[in-house]
Amino acid sequence: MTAQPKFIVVEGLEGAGKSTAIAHIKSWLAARGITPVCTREPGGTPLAEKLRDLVKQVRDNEQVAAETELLLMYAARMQLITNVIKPALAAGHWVLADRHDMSSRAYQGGGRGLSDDMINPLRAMVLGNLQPDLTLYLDIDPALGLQRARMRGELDRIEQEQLAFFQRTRDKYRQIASREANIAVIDANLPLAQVQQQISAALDQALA
Ligand code: Z5A
Repeated sequence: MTAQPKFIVVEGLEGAGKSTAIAHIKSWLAARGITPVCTREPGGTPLAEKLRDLVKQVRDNEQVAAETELLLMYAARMQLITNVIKPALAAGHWVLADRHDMSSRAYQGGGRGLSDDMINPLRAMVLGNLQPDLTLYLDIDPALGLQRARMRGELDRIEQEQLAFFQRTRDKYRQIASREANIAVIDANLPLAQVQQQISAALDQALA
């Protein structure tokens, strides 16, 4: 296993199994003597967690503009990158992220329909030259993902969107995954054991 610390990201629609996948990846890393710094987005610093609450809260009397949602996501990401991700990598720690930049491109770009011309300048400012070494994109039929996620109970503001919103989000995820490097597509519609097998294979191929 290389000594160079890696930045691994897990992406996908709600209910795709990201939390479950992260537990599996942690075990894979632990078997190789690595304990990663774990993050979630939006969130992961005191201010970013407050932004997370704001963005997820259901608002009865105020429409949240798609652009506002986008800016809140990147504000939270800036805090996390500056205060957690970059210092961790610089100190030689691996970073394992529950969502990152691909979420904004898929949800705000695909789901909300915001253009690349609007999103790309924010990406340039916030990410600089930071890029994941590996993104595991858990691809799931939105209806199945929502069914799994909704078994948990109350829905936040974004989870209350219609199926078509999640379909657009998935389409954008798949488009990005088909065009860009270092993204492994995992079929998350399958039973857990098969999903975990695909994840281990992707980790073996990219990192071992
Ligand atoms: N968001 C955004 O719009 N833009 C951005 O830039 C960012 C985020 C960063 C964050 O929500 C919200 O913010 C999210 C996108 C938006 N909104 N929506 N809607 P979050 O962090 O609170 O939640 P989430 O990221 O959507 O995760 P989740 O709902 O907790 O899902 P998950 O972690 O992917 O799934 P899970 O908890 O691992 O699994 C769900 C259930 O399915 C659970 O009972 C598992 O035991 C079960 N499961 C998992 N895998 C399987 C398989 N293979 N078979 C059967 N059952 C399974």
